[in-house]
Amino acid sequence: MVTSNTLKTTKSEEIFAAAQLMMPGGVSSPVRAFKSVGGQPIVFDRVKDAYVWDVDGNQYIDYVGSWGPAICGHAHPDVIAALHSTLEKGTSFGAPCYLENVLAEMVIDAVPSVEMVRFVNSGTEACMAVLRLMRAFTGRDKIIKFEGCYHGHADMFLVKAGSGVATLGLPDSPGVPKSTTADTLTAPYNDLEAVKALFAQYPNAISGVILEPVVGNAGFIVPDAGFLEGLRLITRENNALLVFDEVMTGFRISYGGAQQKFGIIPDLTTMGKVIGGGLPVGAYGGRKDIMSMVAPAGPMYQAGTLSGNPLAMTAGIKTLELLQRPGSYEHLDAMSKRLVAGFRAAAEETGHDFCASHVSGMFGFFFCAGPVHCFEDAKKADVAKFGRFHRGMLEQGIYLAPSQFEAGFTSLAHTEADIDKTIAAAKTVMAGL
Ligand code: HOZ
Repeated sequence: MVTSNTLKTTKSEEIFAAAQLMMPGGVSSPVRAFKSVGGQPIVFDRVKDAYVWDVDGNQYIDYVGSWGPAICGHAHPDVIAALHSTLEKGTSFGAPCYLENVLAEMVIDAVPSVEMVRFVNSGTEACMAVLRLMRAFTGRDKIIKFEGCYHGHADMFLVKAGSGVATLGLPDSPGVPKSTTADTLTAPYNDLEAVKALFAQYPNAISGVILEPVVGNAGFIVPDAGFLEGLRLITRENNALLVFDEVMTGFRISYGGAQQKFGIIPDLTTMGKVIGGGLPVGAYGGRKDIMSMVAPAGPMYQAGTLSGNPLAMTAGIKTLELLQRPGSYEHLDAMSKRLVAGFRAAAEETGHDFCASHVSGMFGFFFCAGPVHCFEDAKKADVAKFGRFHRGMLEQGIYLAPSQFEAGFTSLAHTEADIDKTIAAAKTVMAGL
């Protein structure tokens, strides 16, 4: 239970108890249920800047940021004002809308690999579509994904997947026919030799490689030096496509995403989270010759009633405009750096094996000596200790992702005072673990 001497959560408990009778696990997405960290989730009432409030009136410093979209801070006044004005014109068009052009141009200008883009409604949808496109363009069915990487919940990707699948320790999901995943090949993250071996084993049969260029769904794992370059080389040598799933890293690791940060240009890119500014959006884009296969320009079918929704486009446009302001990425980096350094110092002082890292506004930590290069390493961390730490932090007013296998996020709204309060809380909690 979340309940402690310091935190009153009566209303959260009541609401969650009722929710469990009506919705599987009481939630609309599994990780939210706190299953792997123990206790019950708090039920949110409102969010603003770097803070969330629960229905019992408790305030928390938030490092989840709605799982990534809240990069400018929650409910930024400029985003809210823009939404109000678009709202007056209606909520859904199901027809071409000028705002799509504006956001498309911003994405094309920012993300090096993107020459054309298609908007969808979630990261899952973007990854489903990109997989169809990889196959349509190459005429090959097999793909390579990495253990612990998560590309949404479509059947073909639920093989050794991260995020909620890893959080709950689920085997590959029932309901996914073996035939659907027969063409999904997996390799350990950061292991170029394993990728080479798969291309050697299945010559001319692999359409491409898809990955999170910086992993956020197996905990936070960064690519080793040369890994992304190696994948670019191997895919080219085998006439296969390289696809970056930048649903988490897009516009977060840098304005042009991980591909800009690391200087490796994939053929196709999926996006979500930040480009929707807190409304449901996904997108996929890339080389014009490949994107021209998408209907109605080409024969590969993909569609959506709410795709390009004016409200979602508005929130995305405004969010990207805010991110373009000078100093945005320096601030994100400074906040994450300060937090990670403080956590490390707290762990050292209190005698815990601990490793932590960050890139820009994305960070992660494990209760193990590290370093963590792949999902197998991540699984060796002390997950039970993470759970106790998570609960302790919640009681101190700090909201962290309720899973060892999710990244954390800082925002433009976090201040040094927020970070220092979080570090002080971490020291107190770690001392009692
Ligand atoms: N797949 C999301 C995190 N990687 C979780 C989304 C949610 O539960 O809201």
